[in-house]
Amino acid sequence: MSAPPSSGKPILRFPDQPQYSGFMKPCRLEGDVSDLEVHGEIPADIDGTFYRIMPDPQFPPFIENDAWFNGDGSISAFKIKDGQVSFKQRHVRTEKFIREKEARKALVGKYRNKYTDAVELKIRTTANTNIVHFNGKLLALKEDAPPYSLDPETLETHGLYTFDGQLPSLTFTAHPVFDPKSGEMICFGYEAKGDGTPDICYYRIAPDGKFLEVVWLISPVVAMIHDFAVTDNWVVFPLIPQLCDIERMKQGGEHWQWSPETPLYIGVIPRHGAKPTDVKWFRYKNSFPSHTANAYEDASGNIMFDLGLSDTNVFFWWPDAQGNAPEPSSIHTQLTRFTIDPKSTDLELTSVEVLQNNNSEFYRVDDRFATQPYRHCYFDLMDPALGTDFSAIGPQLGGGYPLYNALGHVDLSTRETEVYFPGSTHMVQEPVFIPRRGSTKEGDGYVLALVNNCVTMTSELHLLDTNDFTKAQAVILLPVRLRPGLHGNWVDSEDTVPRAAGTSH
Ligand code: V55
Ligand code: FE
Repeated sequence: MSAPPSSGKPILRFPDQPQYSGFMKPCRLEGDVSDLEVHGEIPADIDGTFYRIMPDPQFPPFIENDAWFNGDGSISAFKIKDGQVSFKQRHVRTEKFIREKEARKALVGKYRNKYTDAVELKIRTTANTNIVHFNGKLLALKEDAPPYSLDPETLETHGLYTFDGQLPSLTFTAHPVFDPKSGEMICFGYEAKGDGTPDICYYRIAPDGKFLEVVWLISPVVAMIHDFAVTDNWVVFPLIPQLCDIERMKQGGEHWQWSPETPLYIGVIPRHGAKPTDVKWFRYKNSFPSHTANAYEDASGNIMFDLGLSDTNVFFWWPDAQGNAPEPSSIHTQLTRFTIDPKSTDLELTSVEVLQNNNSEFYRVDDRFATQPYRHCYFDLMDPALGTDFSAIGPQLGGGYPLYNALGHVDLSTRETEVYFPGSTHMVQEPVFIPRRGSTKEGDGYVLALVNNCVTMTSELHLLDTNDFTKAQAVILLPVRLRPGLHGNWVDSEDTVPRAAGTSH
Protein backbone atom coordinates (compact mmCIF):
# COMPACT_ATOMS: atom_id res chain seq x y z
CA MET A 1 0.00 0.00 0.00
CA SER A 2 2.70 2.46 0.90
CA ALA A 3 5.10 4.06 -1.52
CA PRO A 4 8.17 6.15 -0.73
CA PRO A 5 7.35 9.86 -0.80
CA SER A 6 10.18 10.42 -3.29
CA SER A 7 8.31 8.39 -5.90
CA GLY A 8 6.18 11.48 -6.24
CA LYS A 9 3.09 9.56 -7.26
CA PRO A 10 0.00 10.41 -5.20
CA ILE A 11 -1.67 7.51 -3.43
CA LEU A 12 -5.33 7.70 -4.34
CA ARG A 13 -6.91 5.33 -1.87
CA PHE A 14 -6.80 4.77 1.85
CA PRO A 15 -5.15 1.56 3.03
CA ASP A 16 -7.25 -1.52 3.64
CA GLN A 17 -6.80 -1.39 7.41
CA PRO A 18 -9.20 -1.24 10.38
CA GLN A 19 -8.46 2.43 11.10
CA TYR A 20 -9.71 3.33 7.60
CA SER A 21 -12.67 0.93 7.51
CA GLY A 22 -16.34 1.10 8.47
CA PHE A 23 -17.04 3.99 10.83
CA MET A 24 -13.31 4.78 10.79
CA LYS A 25 -13.27 5.66 7.11
CA PRO A 26 -12.06 9.25 6.77
CA CYS A 27 -14.94 11.74 6.52
CA ARG A 28 -13.03 14.53 4.68
CA LEU A 29 -16.13 16.67 4.46
CA GLU A 30 -16.20 20.42 4.94
CA GLY A 31 -19.60 22.00 4.88
CA ASP A 32 -22.70 23.37 6.52
CA VAL A 33 -26.09 21.85 7.21
CA SER A 34 -28.66 24.10 8.81
CA ASP A 35 -31.58 22.79 10.84
CA LEU A 36 -30.66 19.18 11.46
CA GLU A 37 -33.48 16.70 12.03
CA VAL A 38 -34.53 16.59 15.70
CA HIS A 39 -36.40 13.66 17.28
CA GLY A 40 -37.84 14.59 20.66
CA GLU A 41 -37.32 18.10 21.93
CA ILE A 42 -34.31 20.25 22.69
CA PRO A 43 -35.00 22.32 25.83
CA ALA A 44 -35.36 26.02 25.07
CA ASP A 45 -32.72 27.06 27.63
CA ILE A 46 -29.92 25.39 25.65
CA ASP A 47 -28.20 28.19 23.74
CA GLY A 48 -24.62 27.74 22.63
CA THR A 49 -22.26 25.68 20.51
CA PHE A 50 -20.82 22.21 20.92
CA TYR A 51 -17.38 22.10 19.31
CA ARG A 52 -15.55 18.81 18.84
CA ILE A 53 -12.53 17.69 16.84
CA MET A 54 -11.55 14.53 15.01
CA PRO A 55 -8.42 13.27 13.24
CA ASP A 56 -9.51 13.19 9.59
CA PRO A 57 -6.72 12.73 7.05
CA GLN A 58 -6.95 14.91 3.97
CA PHE A 59 -4.85 12.42 1.96
CA PRO A 60 -3.98 8.73 2.17
CA PRO A 61 -0.72 8.20 4.08
CA PHE A 62 2.45 6.99 2.36
CA ILE A 63 3.60 5.19 5.48
CA GLU A 64 2.62 1.76 6.70
CA ASN A 65 -0.26 1.38 9.17
CA ASP A 66 -0.54 5.06 10.10
CA ALA A 67 -2.13 5.62 13.51
CA TRP A 68 -5.62 7.14 13.83
CA PHE A 69 -4.01 9.83 16.00
CA ASN A 70 -2.17 11.15 12.91
CA GLY A 71 -5.17 12.49 10.96
CA ASP A 72 -5.61 16.17 10.13
CA GLY A 73 -7.72 18.03 12.70
CA SER A 74 -11.28 18.70 11.56
CA ILE A 75 -13.70 20.67 13.70
CA SER A 76 -17.42 20.08 13.94
CA ALA A 77 -19.55 22.87 15.41
CA PHE A 78 -23.18 22.28 16.45
CA LYS A 79 -24.91 25.57 17.19
CA ILE A 80 -28.06 25.04 19.25
CA LYS A 81 -30.67 27.77 19.68
CA ASP A 82 -34.46 27.78 20.12
CA GLY A 83 -34.59 24.01 19.82
CA GLN A 84 -32.84 23.95 16.43
CA VAL A 85 -29.35 22.85 15.49
CA SER A 86 -27.04 23.96 12.71
CA PHE A 87 -23.87 22.13 11.79
CA LYS A 88 -20.59 23.37 10.37
CA GLN A 89 -17.38 21.44 9.73
CA ARG A 90 -13.93 22.65 8.67
CA HIS A 91 -10.40 21.31 8.67
CA VAL A 92 -7.83 23.32 10.57
CA ARG A 93 -5.56 25.05 8.02
CA THR A 94 -2.29 23.83 9.52
CA GLU A 95 0.99 24.25 7.68
CA LYS A 96 0.78 20.50 6.97
CA PHE A 97 -2.77 20.75 5.61
CA ILE A 98 -1.95 23.71 3.35
CA ARG A 99 1.27 22.20 1.96
CA GLU A 100 -0.39 18.85 1.29
CA LYS A 101 -3.38 20.52 -0.36
CA GLU A 102 -1.00 22.34 -2.72
CA ALA A 103 0.83 19.08 -3.49
CA ARG A 104 -2.44 17.11 -3.72
CA LYS A 105 -0.86 14.29 -1.69
CA ALA A 106 0.54 13.48 1.74
CA LEU A 107 3.97 14.96 2.44
CA VAL A 108 4.20 14.39 6.17
CA GLY A 109 5.06 10.90 7.38
CA LYS A 110 4.69 9.10 10.68
CA TYR A 111 2.99 10.31 13.84
CA ARG A 112 5.40 12.78 15.49
CA ASN A 113 8.42 11.60 13.47
CA LYS A 114 9.76 14.38 11.24
CA TYR A 115 12.52 12.07 9.98
CA THR A 116 9.90 10.27 7.88
CA ASP A 117 8.63 13.40 6.10
CA ALA A 118 8.96 14.09 2.37
CA VAL A 119 9.43 17.81 2.95
CA GLU A 120 10.65 20.02 5.77
CA LEU A 121 7.98 21.94 7.68
CA LYS A 122 8.32 24.53 10.43
CA ILE A 123 5.32 23.07 12.27
CA ARG A 124 4.11 19.58 11.37
CA THR A 125 1.23 19.33 13.86
CA THR A 126 -2.19 18.07 12.81
CA ALA A 127 -3.97 20.15 15.54
CA ASN A 128 -6.38 17.25 16.03
CA THR A 129 -6.99 16.50 19.72
CA ASN A 130 -9.00 19.18 21.52
CA ILE A 131 -10.83 22.38 20.70
CA VAL A 132 -11.21 24.97 23.46
CA HIS A 133 -12.61 28.48 23.64
CA PHE A 134 -10.31 31.01 25.28
CA ASN A 135 -10.27 34.80 25.26
CA GLY A 136 -12.59 35.04 22.25
CA LYS A 137 -10.70 32.48 20.15
CA LEU A 138 -11.10 28.83 19.37
CA LEU A 139 -7.85 26.97 19.93
CA ALA A 140 -7.27 23.67 18.13
CA LEU A 141 -4.79 21.72 20.24
CA LYS A 142 -2.36 18.87 19.83
CA GLU A 143 0.35 18.19 22.36
CA ASP A 144 3.24 18.38 19.85
CA ALA A 145 2.95 22.10 18.97
CA PRO A 146 1.45 25.48 19.89
CA PRO A 147 -2.30 25.91 19.30
CA TYR A 148 -3.86 26.94 16.03
CA SER A 149 -6.41 29.71 16.53
CA LEU A 150 -9.72 29.84 14.69
CA ASP A 151 -12.77 32.05 14.43
CA PRO A 152 -15.52 30.62 16.70
CA GLU A 153 -18.28 31.62 14.24
CA THR A 154 -16.80 30.73 10.86
CA LEU A 155 -14.19 28.11 11.90
CA GLU A 156 -11.76 29.98 9.67
CA THR A 157 -8.15 29.33 10.72
CA HIS A 158 -6.27 32.47 11.83
CA GLY A 159 -2.96 30.61 12.19
CA LEU A 160 -0.46 29.27 14.68
CA TYR A 161 -0.99 31.02 18.02
CA THR A 162 1.89 31.72 20.41
CA PHE A 163 -0.01 34.22 22.59
CA ASP A 164 1.71 37.12 20.84
CA GLY A 165 5.11 35.57 21.40
CA GLN A 166 4.64 34.84 25.11
CA LEU A 167 4.64 31.04 24.70
CA PRO A 168 8.08 29.83 25.85
CA SER A 169 7.47 26.15 25.10
CA LEU A 170 7.55 24.46 21.69
CA THR A 171 4.55 22.42 22.80
CA PHE A 172 1.14 23.01 24.40
CA THR A 173 -1.02 20.33 26.03
CA ALA A 174 -4.30 19.26 24.46
CA HIS A 175 -5.78 19.28 27.99
CA PRO A 176 -5.48 22.73 29.56
CA VAL A 177 -7.40 23.16 32.81
CA PHE A 178 -9.72 26.14 33.27
CA ASP A 179 -10.07 27.50 36.80
CA PRO A 180 -13.79 28.27 37.20
CA LYS A 181 -13.14 30.98 39.79
CA SER A 182 -10.32 32.96 38.15
CA GLY A 183 -10.89 32.03 34.49
CA GLU A 184 -7.18 31.20 34.32
CA MET A 185 -6.05 28.63 31.74
CA ILE A 186 -3.44 26.35 33.32
CA CYS A 187 -1.21 24.57 30.82
CA PHE A 188 2.01 22.76 30.19
CA GLY A 189 4.07 21.41 27.34
CA TYR A 190 6.29 18.33 27.42
CA GLU A 191 9.20 17.60 25.06
CA ALA A 192 9.04 21.35 25.41
CA LYS A 193 12.50 21.98 23.92
CA GLY A 194 11.96 19.59 20.99
CA ASP A 195 11.54 15.91 20.21
CA GLY A 196 13.12 13.66 22.81
CA THR A 197 13.85 16.41 25.36
CA PRO A 198 12.96 15.75 29.02
CA ASP A 199 11.86 19.35 29.55
CA ILE A 200 8.39 20.14 30.84
CA CYS A 201 7.20 23.74 30.74
CA TYR A 202 4.38 24.69 33.12
CA TYR A 203 2.54 27.97 32.55
CA ARG A 204 -0.58 29.82 33.70
CA ILE A 205 -2.43 32.26 31.46
CA ALA A 206 -4.84 34.98 32.66
CA PRO A 207 -8.29 35.17 30.99
CA ASP A 208 -7.04 38.13 28.93
CA GLY A 209 -4.22 36.00 27.48
CA LYS A 210 -1.36 37.37 29.59
CA PHE A 211 1.17 34.80 30.86
CA LEU A 212 1.25 34.88 34.68
CA GLU A 213 3.94 32.32 35.43
CA VAL A 214 6.36 29.96 33.67
CA VAL A 215 8.21 27.08 35.38
CA TRP A 216 10.63 24.66 33.68
CA LEU A 217 10.92 21.10 35.02
CA ILE A 218 12.93 18.01 34.09
CA SER A 219 11.09 14.74 33.65
CA PRO A 220 12.63 11.46 34.94
CA VAL A 221 11.85 9.83 31.56
CA VAL A 222 10.81 11.24 28.18
CA ALA A 223 7.23 10.03 28.42
CA MET A 224 3.90 11.06 27.00
CA ILE A 225 2.05 13.43 29.35
CA HIS A 226 -1.34 13.55 27.70
CA ASP A 227 -3.51 14.99 30.47
CA PHE A 228 -2.84 16.46 33.92
CA ALA A 229 -4.69 17.84 36.95
CA VAL A 230 -4.89 21.05 38.94
CA THR A 231 -6.22 21.89 42.42
CA ASP A 232 -6.28 25.24 44.24
CA ASN A 233 -2.66 24.74 45.32
CA TRP A 234 -1.12 21.89 43.31
CA VAL A 235 -0.46 20.68 39.80
CA VAL A 236 -0.19 16.96 39.00
CA PHE A 237 1.57 15.43 35.96
CA PRO A 238 0.91 11.71 35.28
CA LEU A 239 3.52 10.21 32.91
CA ILE A 240 2.25 7.52 30.55
CA PRO A 241 4.92 4.76 30.31
CA GLN A 242 5.14 5.33 26.56
CA LEU A 243 8.70 6.55 26.01
CA CYS A 244 10.35 8.52 23.22
CA ASP A 245 13.75 7.58 21.79
CA ILE A 246 15.20 9.99 19.27
CA GLU A 247 17.57 7.36 17.80
CA ARG A 248 14.62 5.07 17.08
CA MET A 249 12.87 7.99 15.41
CA LYS A 250 15.91 8.76 13.24
CA GLN A 251 15.76 5.17 11.99
CA GLY A 252 12.18 5.75 10.94
CA GLY A 253 10.67 4.08 14.00
CA GLU A 254 7.83 5.16 16.23
CA HIS A 255 7.89 8.20 18.48
CA TRP A 256 6.48 6.05 21.31
CA GLN A 257 7.25 2.62 22.71
CA TRP A 258 5.51 1.06 25.70
CA SER A 259 7.91 0.47 28.59
CA PRO A 260 6.75 -2.30 30.98
CA GLU A 261 9.72 -1.57 33.28
CA THR A 262 8.82 2.06 33.87
CA PRO A 263 6.72 2.91 36.91
CA LEU A 264 3.77 5.25 36.66
CA TYR A 265 5.42 8.53 37.66
CA ILE A 266 3.16 11.26 38.97
CA GLY A 267 4.86 14.65 39.32
CA VAL A 268 3.51 17.21 41.79
CA ILE A 269 4.43 20.91 42.00
CA PRO A 270 2.89 23.89 43.75
CA ARG A 271 0.45 25.64 41.44
CA HIS A 272 1.80 29.07 42.33
CA GLY A 273 5.44 30.10 42.69
CA ALA A 274 7.06 26.69 42.10
CA LYS A 275 10.81 26.39 41.64
CA PRO A 276 12.14 23.65 39.33
CA THR A 277 13.50 21.82 42.38
CA ASP A 278 10.07 21.70 44.06
CA VAL A 279 8.86 18.85 41.85
CA LYS A 280 8.24 15.53 43.59
CA TRP A 281 8.01 12.43 41.40
CA PHE A 282 5.65 10.02 43.12
CA ARG A 283 5.60 6.42 41.86
CA TYR A 284 3.11 3.62 41.40
CA LYS A 285 3.42 0.26 39.64
CA ASN A 286 3.63 0.25 35.84
CA SER A 287 0.18 1.18 34.57
CA PHE A 288 -1.51 3.44 32.06
CA PRO A 289 -2.96 6.77 33.29
CA SER A 290 -5.63 7.91 30.88
CA HIS A 291 -7.85 10.99 31.06
CA THR A 292 -8.29 13.02 34.21
CA ALA A 293 -11.80 13.37 35.60
CA ASN A 294 -10.98 16.02 38.20
CA ALA A 295 -8.76 16.75 41.18
CA TYR A 296 -9.19 18.70 44.42
CA GLU A 297 -7.82 19.02 47.94
CA ASP A 298 -9.58 17.43 50.91
CA ALA A 299 -9.82 19.03 54.37
CA SER A 300 -6.41 17.67 55.40
CA GLY A 301 -4.66 19.03 52.33
CA ASN A 302 -4.33 15.76 50.43
CA ILE A 303 -4.75 15.81 46.67
CA MET A 304 -7.63 13.68 45.39
CA PHE A 305 -6.56 12.85 41.84
CA ASP A 306 -9.32 11.06 39.85
CA LEU A 307 -8.48 9.57 36.47
CA GLY A 308 -8.82 6.51 34.29
CA LEU A 309 -6.27 3.82 35.14
CA SER A 310 -5.49 0.59 33.32
CA ASP A 311 -2.82 -2.00 34.16
CA THR A 312 -2.14 -2.53 30.47
CA ASN A 313 -1.09 -0.36 27.52
CA VAL A 314 -4.21 1.42 26.25
CA PHE A 315 -2.28 2.64 23.17
CA PHE A 316 -2.01 -0.91 21.85
CA TRP A 317 -0.86 0.37 18.43
CA TRP A 318 2.42 1.44 20.10
CA PRO A 319 3.66 -1.88 21.53
CA ASP A 320 6.71 -2.61 23.70
CA ALA A 321 10.23 -3.30 22.39
CA GLN A 322 9.29 -6.95 21.73
CA GLY A 323 6.20 -5.91 19.77
CA ASN A 324 3.83 -7.00 22.53
CA ALA A 325 0.56 -5.20 23.13
CA PRO A 326 -2.68 -6.27 24.78
CA GLU A 327 -5.60 -7.57 22.77
CA PRO A 328 -7.77 -4.39 22.49
CA SER A 329 -10.91 -5.96 23.95
CA SER A 330 -8.92 -7.03 27.04
CA ILE A 331 -8.03 -3.46 28.03
CA HIS A 332 -9.99 -2.35 31.11
CA THR A 333 -9.71 1.26 32.26
CA GLN A 334 -11.42 2.24 35.51
CA LEU A 335 -12.14 5.58 37.16
CA THR A 336 -9.57 5.53 39.96
CA ARG A 337 -8.60 7.87 42.80
CA PHE A 338 -5.04 8.46 43.95
CA THR A 339 -4.84 10.20 47.30
CA ILE A 340 -1.53 12.07 47.33
CA ASP A 341 -0.02 13.87 50.31
CA PRO A 342 2.00 16.55 48.51
CA LYS A 343 4.12 17.09 51.66
CA SER A 344 5.08 13.42 51.95
CA THR A 345 8.71 12.35 51.66
CA ASP A 346 7.61 8.78 50.92
CA LEU A 347 7.15 8.84 47.17
CA GLU A 348 5.56 5.39 46.76
CA LEU A 349 1.83 5.85 46.20
CA THR A 350 -0.28 3.35 48.14
CA SER A 351 -3.68 5.02 48.50
CA VAL A 352 -5.41 3.95 45.31
CA GLU A 353 -9.14 3.33 45.06
CA VAL A 354 -11.35 2.27 42.16
CA LEU A 355 -14.32 4.67 42.11
CA GLN A 356 -16.26 2.97 39.30
CA ASN A 357 -15.81 -0.59 38.05
CA ASN A 358 -16.84 -0.38 34.39
CA ASN A 359 -14.39 -0.21 31.52
CA SER A 360 -14.62 3.54 30.96
CA GLU A 361 -12.91 6.60 29.50
CA PHE A 362 -13.49 10.24 28.48
CA TYR A 363 -14.51 11.41 31.95
CA ARG A 364 -16.16 14.82 32.11
CA VAL A 365 -17.50 16.88 34.98
CA ASP A 366 -19.58 20.00 35.47
CA ASP A 367 -16.72 22.32 34.55
CA ARG A 368 -17.88 24.89 37.11
CA PHE A 369 -16.43 22.40 39.64
CA ALA A 370 -13.12 21.73 37.90
CA THR A 371 -10.22 21.84 40.42
CA GLN A 372 -12.80 21.77 43.27
CA PRO A 373 -14.55 19.12 45.39
CA TYR A 374 -17.17 17.55 43.14
CA ARG A 375 -19.75 14.81 43.09
CA HIS A 376 -20.79 14.01 39.51
CA CYS A 377 -18.77 12.43 36.74
CA TYR A 378 -19.97 11.53 33.21
CA PHE A 379 -18.10 9.14 30.93
CA ASP A 380 -18.12 6.61 28.11
CA LEU A 381 -18.26 2.98 29.09
CA MET A 382 -18.08 -0.40 27.41
CA ASP A 383 -20.22 -3.16 28.83
CA PRO A 384 -21.01 -5.95 26.34
CA ALA A 385 -23.77 -7.16 28.73
CA LEU A 386 -25.83 -4.08 27.81
CA GLY A 387 -26.75 -5.86 24.61
CA THR A 388 -24.75 -4.41 21.76
CA ASP A 389 -25.33 -6.55 18.68
CA PHE A 390 -21.69 -7.10 17.80
CA SER A 391 -22.51 -9.73 15.19
CA ALA A 392 -24.58 -7.15 13.27
CA ILE A 393 -22.23 -4.18 13.52
CA GLY A 394 -18.81 -5.80 13.97
CA PRO A 395 -17.84 -5.27 10.32
CA GLN A 396 -18.84 -1.57 10.55
CA LEU A 397 -16.80 -0.73 13.64
CA GLY A 398 -13.38 -0.40 12.04
CA GLY A 399 -10.57 -0.35 14.55
CA GLY A 400 -7.44 1.22 15.92
CA TYR A 401 -9.05 2.81 18.96
CA PRO A 402 -11.06 1.69 22.02
CA LEU A 403 -14.84 1.33 21.67
CA TYR A 404 -17.60 2.43 24.08
CA ASN A 405 -21.27 1.45 23.89
CA ALA A 406 -22.94 3.57 26.61
CA LEU A 407 -22.75 6.77 28.65
CA GLY A 408 -22.34 6.56 32.42
CA HIS A 409 -22.93 8.92 35.31
CA VAL A 410 -21.43 8.12 38.69
CA ASP A 411 -22.54 9.98 41.81
CA LEU A 412 -19.35 9.92 43.87
CA SER A 413 -21.25 10.56 47.12
CA THR A 414 -23.26 7.34 46.77
CA ARG A 415 -21.01 5.53 44.24
CA GLU A 416 -24.14 4.72 42.26
CA THR A 417 -23.94 4.61 38.48
CA GLU A 418 -26.68 5.36 35.96
CA VAL A 419 -26.29 4.17 32.38
CA TYR A 420 -27.67 5.53 29.12
CA PHE A 421 -27.64 2.85 26.43
CA PRO A 422 -28.09 4.50 23.02
CA GLY A 423 -29.15 1.35 21.17
CA SER A 424 -27.80 -2.08 20.28
CA THR A 425 -26.14 -0.88 17.07
CA HIS A 426 -24.61 2.36 18.39
CA MET A 427 -21.26 3.47 19.83
CA VAL A 428 -20.67 6.66 21.83
CA GLN A 429 -18.07 9.41 21.74
CA GLU A 430 -16.99 11.78 24.54
CA PRO A 431 -19.85 13.50 26.42
CA VAL A 432 -19.98 17.16 27.46
CA PHE A 433 -21.98 18.66 30.32
CA ILE A 434 -24.25 21.67 29.71
CA PRO A 435 -25.45 23.56 32.82
CA ARG A 436 -29.15 24.33 33.08
CA ARG A 437 -29.62 28.05 32.55
CA GLY A 438 -30.03 29.88 35.85
CA SER A 439 -28.98 26.92 38.00
CA THR A 440 -25.67 26.81 39.87
CA LYS A 441 -26.23 23.33 41.33
CA GLU A 442 -23.53 20.86 40.34
CA GLY A 443 -24.72 18.45 37.66
CA ASP A 444 -28.05 20.20 37.08
CA GLY A 445 -28.32 20.29 33.32
CA TYR A 446 -27.72 18.16 30.26
CA VAL A 447 -25.24 15.74 28.79
CA LEU A 448 -24.59 15.79 25.05
CA ALA A 449 -22.59 13.26 23.05
CA LEU A 450 -22.00 12.26 19.45
CA VAL A 451 -23.19 8.74 18.76
CA ASN A 452 -22.18 6.47 15.87
CA ASN A 453 -25.17 4.71 14.31
CA CYS A 454 -23.53 1.62 12.80
CA VAL A 455 -26.62 0.60 10.80
CA THR A 456 -27.39 3.87 9.01
CA MET A 457 -23.65 4.70 9.09
CA THR A 458 -24.47 8.27 10.06
CA SER A 459 -23.78 10.27 13.20
CA GLU A 460 -26.29 11.44 15.81
CA LEU A 461 -26.21 13.74 18.80
CA HIS A 462 -27.94 12.32 21.87
CA LEU A 463 -29.06 14.83 24.49
CA LEU A 464 -29.86 13.70 28.05
CA ASP A 465 -31.29 15.62 31.00
CA THR A 466 -29.30 14.73 34.12
CA ASN A 467 -32.59 14.45 36.07
CA ASP A 468 -33.55 11.54 33.77
CA PHE A 469 -30.19 10.20 32.67
CA THR A 470 -31.24 6.85 31.25
CA LYS A 471 -33.42 8.31 28.45
CA ALA A 472 -32.63 10.71 25.61
CA GLN A 473 -34.57 14.00 25.56
CA ALA A 474 -33.60 14.54 21.96
CA VAL A 475 -31.79 12.70 19.21
CA ILE A 476 -30.40 14.96 16.49
CA LEU A 477 -29.64 13.29 13.18
CA LEU A 478 -26.83 14.20 10.82
CA PRO A 479 -27.12 13.28 7.16
CA VAL A 480 -23.44 12.23 7.17
CA ARG A 481 -20.99 10.07 9.09
CA LEU A 482 -18.40 11.85 11.22
CA ARG A 483 -15.27 9.87 11.99
CA PRO A 484 -14.78 9.08 15.68
CA GLY A 485 -13.06 12.03 17.35
CA LEU A 486 -11.32 12.92 20.55
CA HIS A 487 -12.44 15.88 22.58
CA GLY A 488 -14.99 18.66 22.53
CA ASN A 489 -16.42 21.43 24.66
CA TRP A 490 -19.67 23.27 25.14
CA VAL A 491 -19.49 27.06 24.75
CA ASP A 492 -22.55 28.85 26.04
CA SER A 493 -23.66 31.82 23.94
CA GLU A 494 -23.23 33.96 27.05
CA ASP A 495 -19.66 32.87 27.72
CA THR A 496 -17.02 35.45 27.16
CA VAL A 497 -14.51 33.26 28.97
CA PRO A 498 -14.72 29.46 28.82
CA ARG A 499 -16.33 27.15 31.31
CA ALA A 500 -18.53 29.71 33.04
CA ALA A 501 -15.73 31.62 34.75
CA GLY A 502 -16.91 33.61 37.73
CA THR A 503 -19.76 31.25 38.57
CA SER A 504 -19.99 30.78 42.31
CA HIS A 505 -21.02 27.54 43.92
C1 V55 B 1 -4.04 11.28 22.45
C2 V55 B 1 -4.52 11.69 21.21
C3 V55 B 1 -3.65 12.21 20.28
C4 V55 B 1 -2.33 12.33 20.60
C5 V55 B 1 -1.85 11.95 21.83
O1 V55 B 1 -6.06 10.50 23.35
C6 V55 B 1 -2.70 11.40 22.76
C7 V55 B 1 -4.89 10.70 23.46
C8 V55 B 1 -5.30 12.57 18.62
O2 V55 B 1 -3.98 12.61 19.02
O3 V55 B 1 -1.48 12.83 19.67
FE1 FE C 1 -7.22 13.42 25.44
